[in-house]
Amino acid sequence: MFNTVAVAGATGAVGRIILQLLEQRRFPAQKFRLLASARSAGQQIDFAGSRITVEELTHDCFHGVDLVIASTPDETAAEFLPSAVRAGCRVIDESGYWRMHPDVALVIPEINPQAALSATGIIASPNCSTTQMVVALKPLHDAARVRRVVVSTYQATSGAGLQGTADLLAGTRAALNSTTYDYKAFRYPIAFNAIPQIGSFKQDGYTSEELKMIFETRKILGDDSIQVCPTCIRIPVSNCHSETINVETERPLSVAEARQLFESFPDIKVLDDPNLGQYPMPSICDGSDDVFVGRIRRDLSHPNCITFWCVSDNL
Ligand code: 2RA
Repeated sequence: MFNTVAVAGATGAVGRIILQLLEQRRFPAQKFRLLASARSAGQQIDFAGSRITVEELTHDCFHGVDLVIASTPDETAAEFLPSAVRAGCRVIDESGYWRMHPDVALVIPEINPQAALSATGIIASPNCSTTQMVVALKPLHDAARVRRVVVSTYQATSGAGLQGTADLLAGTRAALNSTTYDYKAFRYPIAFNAIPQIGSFKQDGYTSEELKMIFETRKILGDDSIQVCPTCIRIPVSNCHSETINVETERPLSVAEARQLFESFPDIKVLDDPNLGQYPMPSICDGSDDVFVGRIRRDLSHPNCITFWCVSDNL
């Protein structure tokens, strides 16, 4: 039982889901504090039968807190989370800022929980598009060693926060009404469109989102030899990221073996009966904690590759 748990970024898209899950799972803590930027401080949020006033996130706000769960922009995490560590808090961070830091544990509980147990500072949670892919890769990697992955993502607007979802709805309405809408979260209209840029462009023509898929995958699986070729696309779906994943393994895997490996792994659900038109889609995966896999098939162009479709609730 924790004495005090603080949720930083409590008013954001992921912060709201964190609160829902803490409430649903009756997370064992005596007291919850909700922290956010000065702009959101003073808001009142109903949580577990009481009304809590949101406090401003400051360097001095962590006194007496045992656990901080943070989902803030990167620059906020960079600035404030070291103060939480110094104040003696355990810190779980959803932002991208600390993930690749050598002293930070990058953890998916189903895959490397031991890294969290031995962490002395921040425990980081991976990027959402990486998380679902790595959960799907883990059983294949354990059985046949993953050498190379080619992945294309179809990412929901909720990945860009509450403003992303607001943009999708308002932009779609505007397009249907032939009026204009000034997008805030996206560089181009997302309504009736697909945008091949998530994050900013970095080295070799890859975006920051794509580089996360390369480097975070290696850190979580503890294998720097895994090659990943990602392309990340924003599509006009409100929630749940989808991915086509092509995996080359050291030992060839049959489709039957891959299916069995997926089915035996905690938190993967196989939905794969093409004859019945059964496969994962955002509309049926929304709100679930599971990673859904379907369309599992041989890559006809390569004996060591299988290919599949993967959908998960990114929030
Ligand atoms: C996105 N994966 O979908 C990012 C959020 N971390 O934009």
